[in-house]
Amino acid sequence: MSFPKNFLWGGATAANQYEGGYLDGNKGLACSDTITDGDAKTPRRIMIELANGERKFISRFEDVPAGAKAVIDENTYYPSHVATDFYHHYQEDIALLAEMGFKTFRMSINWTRIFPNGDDKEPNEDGLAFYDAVFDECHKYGIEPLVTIAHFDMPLNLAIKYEGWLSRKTVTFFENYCRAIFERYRDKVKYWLTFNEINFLRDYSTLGITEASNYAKQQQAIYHVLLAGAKAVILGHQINPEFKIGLMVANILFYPETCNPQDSLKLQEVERNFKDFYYDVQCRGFYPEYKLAEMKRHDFKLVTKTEDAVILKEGTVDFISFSYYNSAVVSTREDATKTGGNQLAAVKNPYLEESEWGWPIDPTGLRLCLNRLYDKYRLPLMIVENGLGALDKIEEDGSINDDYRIDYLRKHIVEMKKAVEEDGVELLGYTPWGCIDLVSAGTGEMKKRYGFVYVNMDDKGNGTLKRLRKKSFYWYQQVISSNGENLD
Ligand code: P53
Repeated sequence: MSFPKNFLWGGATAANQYEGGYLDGNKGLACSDTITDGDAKTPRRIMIELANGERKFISRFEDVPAGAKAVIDENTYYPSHVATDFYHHYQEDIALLAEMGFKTFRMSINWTRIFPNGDDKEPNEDGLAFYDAVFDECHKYGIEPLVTIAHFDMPLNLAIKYEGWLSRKTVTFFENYCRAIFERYRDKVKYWLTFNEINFLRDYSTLGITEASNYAKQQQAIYHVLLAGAKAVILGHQINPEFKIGLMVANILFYPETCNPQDSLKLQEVERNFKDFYYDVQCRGFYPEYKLAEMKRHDFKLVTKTEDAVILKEGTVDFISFSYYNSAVVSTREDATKTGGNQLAAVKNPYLEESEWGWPIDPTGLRLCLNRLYDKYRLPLMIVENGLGALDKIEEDGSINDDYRIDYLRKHIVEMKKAVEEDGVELLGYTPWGCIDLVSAGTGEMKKRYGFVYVNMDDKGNGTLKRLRKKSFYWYQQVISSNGENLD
């Protein structure tokens, strides 16, 4: 056994980090257009305008006070506005992907290209035409588009007018958006992902809500997101029964620090809160008991409609997709040393090396994830993000020798192969993150690069945007042409 013949090798991107052209073609503003740059130490910020008109910057994850809204500050640099300009480079970029032999290309549609204000009556033709051109370009090379419907995407107007996902109206606006793209791209797109890293939606920029750390608001908003996802699945299958619609979760793998049962109990709690809940609802179609009990403990009752239970039940996904970058260690010790990693503070794992940005590197963890998910849900899987964010250096001859990236990806592919060949997991595809360099979501930097293709652009938006093939470009080309057999 080896990878199936039709295995979807490719790479992944997201509109707000890659596309740019933030006002072109009548695009409206998204919350992501109001997030500044930052770096490993300085959080990305947003400028908010309070009800009394006063303006100030706050950290992106800080609560926006009730009655306030995000605004654009004319004197500030916003990485999403140009990003690495896929909007004006899509032909060149897709040709590069084709040269690597891509079978699939994961990208997201910018919601505000299609509905500039989110609540518009009619979709914006310029936006629809842009993605027509992109998909046609993909099909020219036999590349199957894999489309994320909402990748950390919230129209700013919906956040201001309705508090985003807190309002049930946003479910309807999202449904209108889905209908517009499902109908338009009915014969151009087969694979869809509803919400990118649905378990990371938690702030103003992703949920559109103020006071985002408020439990009741957060839970109600997430409920609407899950309901909208289920509606999208149902609608998609009505429009084209051939559509394959999947969920997407940030699948950090957790270990307990010791065999102390308390650590395992903590681990279970973290697993449930951070991941299981999202898989359970979208794969099984109802809220699990542990979640109902948690809401009860908070004395919180969801506002629902009677038809919702059927929608959740009928709107379960066709496949599971997830991002996997690293694992993390859960501990109950008060004095445990914390490591940066991602947004979850966790304990350092003494058995693993870390990336320059402090993310532990754990290829075996990927095999564990694949097995657990397949055992539990028995749905086809897709790894739609994986990769190493690293500093790249251009040599005098123009070459970029990113052996560290090749090493990271090779080790993960080896484990993925074992999961398929030795464990029998049904894996549909693999799309490493940021196949062409793009802006980091976490830090807003350019220098944290993931790509096989280098883009000339710096952290402040200076650069020629010229594309260069890295060493990993040629390596991945050979991985794909050998269908994962030649990893040297
Ligand atoms: P960056 C945190 C932890 C794990 C995945 O991340 C994450 C994040 C958010 O920062 O997000 C996903 O760019 C996400 C992508 C993102 C990618 O991981 O911070 O789906 O949008 O770019 C890598 O290095």
